[in-house]
Amino acid sequence: MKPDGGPPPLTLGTAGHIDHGKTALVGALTGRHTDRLAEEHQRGISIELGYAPLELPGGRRLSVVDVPGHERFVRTMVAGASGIDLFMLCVAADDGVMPQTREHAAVLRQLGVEHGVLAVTKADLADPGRALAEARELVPQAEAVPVSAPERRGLAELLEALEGCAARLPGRAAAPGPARLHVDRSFSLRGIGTVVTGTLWAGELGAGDSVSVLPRGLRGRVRSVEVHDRTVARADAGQRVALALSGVDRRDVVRGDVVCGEGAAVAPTYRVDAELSLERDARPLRRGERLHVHHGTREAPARVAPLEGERLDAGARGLAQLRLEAPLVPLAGDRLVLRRLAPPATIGGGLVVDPEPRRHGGDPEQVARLRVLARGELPAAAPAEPAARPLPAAAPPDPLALQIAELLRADGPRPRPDAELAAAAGLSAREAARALRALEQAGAAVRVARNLHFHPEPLAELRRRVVAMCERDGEATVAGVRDELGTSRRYAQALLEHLDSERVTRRVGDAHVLRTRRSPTG
Ligand SMILES: Nc1nc2c(ncn2[C@@H]2O[C@H](COP(=O)(O)OP(=O)(O)OP(=O)(O)O)[C@@H](O)[C@H]2O)c(=O)[nH]1
Ligand SMILES: [Mg+2]
Repeated sequence: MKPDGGPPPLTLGTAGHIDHGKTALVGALTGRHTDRLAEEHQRGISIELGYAPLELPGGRRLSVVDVPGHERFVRTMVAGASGIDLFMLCVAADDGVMPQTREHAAVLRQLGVEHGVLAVTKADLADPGRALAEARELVPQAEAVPVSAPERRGLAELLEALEGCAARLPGRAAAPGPARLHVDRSFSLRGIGTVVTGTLWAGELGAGDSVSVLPRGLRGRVRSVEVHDRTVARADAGQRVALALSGVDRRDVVRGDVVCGEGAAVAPTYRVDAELSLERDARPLRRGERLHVHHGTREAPARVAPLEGERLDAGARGLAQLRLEAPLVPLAGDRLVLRRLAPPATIGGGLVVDPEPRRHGGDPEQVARLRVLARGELPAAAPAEPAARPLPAAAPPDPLALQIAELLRADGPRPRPDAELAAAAGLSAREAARALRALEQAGAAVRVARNLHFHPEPLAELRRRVVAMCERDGEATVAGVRDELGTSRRYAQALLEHLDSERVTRRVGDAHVLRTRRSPTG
């Protein structure tokens, strides 16, 4: 319940295959056409997330997120669904259950969105019986209502079903702790500046609050807060909000970023220990397999290291460490969605058990520790713990240095040059240089070239990959490293020169070879 005693704020998300009438139905229910882009109108499909407020007959208001059904936009659907409390799964009477009907249902299941309503759309075109029976198997607990958007048939029954479902949900208003908002849109408004929108997952935010934008660690301040197009003093957990931010450039905040209030315990991470669960029809997940991990409105490629055996079978659960190629910003207890890259498919999901583990394997103590954490038996796993998580263990507590460390860590394998670091942290060149020296001494930054520093973790990963290249090919060249790591020539060159100076490699003509070359058979 909200402090004023009203019902908790809830967000309804659409789901379903392309062309199955999601946007038309949202339009018929809310009076708002949520496809805004010219390309959406030309192609007659949704591409981006759409938003509208929905007034229920009893006067309660829901926020609606309308998602695209096209198979190429499932990642957008996952971002939209990550903030919802209940679903409206749309299945066309004349088409029945199709691939993205199943895939969206799997995403909802993995996100833990269990409640919602099944709308059998286009009931004016075909008998809804078959589609209804097929879809029931996917969401057996959902009330089903046949509807026709153009004929406005079934809308009253649908609203009643939604109202009944909403009445049974607790919402996120009970989520205490520091504020965090997963950004799903960012834009700039004339006279207002940078605006971000998203669902407030926890805590509350109001005008004047200091915030940080992760993973880059930018600092800003909330200028104003809007809920349903109206300015409010403060917004609560569970509300869809628009925040006007000062001190943050529009180009520096994008979908996937996390806006956190003071004292938030979240931090960007390149490793996550999670309890994974694979969908029943998924291929087994093997050690080292590369996949996409979705969290909040963000996603990152990762390799999976199962901790209980060599693989995870279809329909099974198991602990694994996800080694991420780009940072995520999760807390223990958050949900993840796992997608295979080629061919793309949602194969499962997970529950974050340790959002910042060290690199480890499946030794029995680790597994036992994670099992305890997964059951929520240790206070360390409580997501509402307001204490800030420590940054690199040896880093000095100087807040300016910590801010730089955070930026470096967030930039991963392509850190911005020192001058840009200084600008982003609001420091002079001299202050930034001092902070960087302190971080180097504490082992929280590594100088790789003149005016270029790396966070030690992504640097270690790059080093590992270059060493692997040398072991495979006998040598590494600037062009080869650039192509293999998908980086620029400048970074590739800086990295190789750094490895030469570290005596990992040595230069031979245009190539670099390992100093202690292991024999290919050993
Ligand atoms: N006859 C009939 N046509 C419908 C109905 N609902 C939607 N349509 C039509 O079906 C087409 C697709 O509808 P949309 O609402 O755009 O479908 P969608 O599920 O939002 O599609 P994507 O967002 O691209 O996944 C449009 O031409 C609609 O006018 C319905 O109940 N009856
Ligand atoms: Mg649509």
